[in-house]
Amino acid sequence: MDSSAPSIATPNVAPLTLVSHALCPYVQRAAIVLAEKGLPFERRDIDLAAKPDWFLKISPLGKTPVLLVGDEAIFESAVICEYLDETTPARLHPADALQRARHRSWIEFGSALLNLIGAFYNAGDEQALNARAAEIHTRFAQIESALGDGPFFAGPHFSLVDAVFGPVFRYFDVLDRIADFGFWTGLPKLQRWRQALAARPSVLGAVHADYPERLHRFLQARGSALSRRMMSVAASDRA
Ligand SMILES: N[C@@H](CCC(=O)N[C@@H](CS)C(=O)NCC(=O)O)C(=O)O
Repeated sequence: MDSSAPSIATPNVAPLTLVSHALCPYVQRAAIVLAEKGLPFERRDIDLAAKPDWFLKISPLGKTPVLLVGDEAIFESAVICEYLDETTPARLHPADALQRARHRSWIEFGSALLNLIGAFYNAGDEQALNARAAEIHTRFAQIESALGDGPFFAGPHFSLVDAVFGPVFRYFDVLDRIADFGFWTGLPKLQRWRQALAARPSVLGAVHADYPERLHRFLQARGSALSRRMMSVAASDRA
């Protein structure tokens, strides 16, 4: 191997624009990696309920995030995060291929967990709501078994897995205020990881200041079992 080879792929010099939605957890992954790398970028929020034509032209699946690197549009959050990691020091993914594969596995797990959180807040009745809550706890327990001494997923160094789970845990800052669903019972490592991510500046800065209120309004408008719980919490707060 040429020992003069650069340790990173072609460094990025083009202007970066993150096409975003205010509540999207996949957008947050990219925003966190951009912040960890100290990369300046413009954030352009769109309304996913009324997708603009320019957005549909650059987003083949019609989803956020899209990262514009100059004129080139990159879609899919995992791809965006890996591109940013490959083109900017210091690397967030492990150098060892097997460890990198393990991290990618847990990133997939994080995406499956986001789907389950969606199933939880969209559940139509109390029975389904409680069943999804129990499934989330089971998934959390699986992560607990994969965690070491912390504070982050792989120890002292922040990784792409951390960029994925910061946005996952952020949901629970709002959900935990609605009711105690027992999500965190018996999971000390997971709770410690959640706290470390909540204090990380890149994670804190990945959403607008009014994110909790926006998420609250979004959840309330689902017409789901959780929305009804929220209405009864609000009614008893008023009483
Ligand atoms: N696999 C995609 C998922 C992105 C995604 O589901 N984005 C949602 C918002 S959080 C979206 O754009 N939904 C709009 C739609 O599906 O029409 C990724 O990792 O980037």
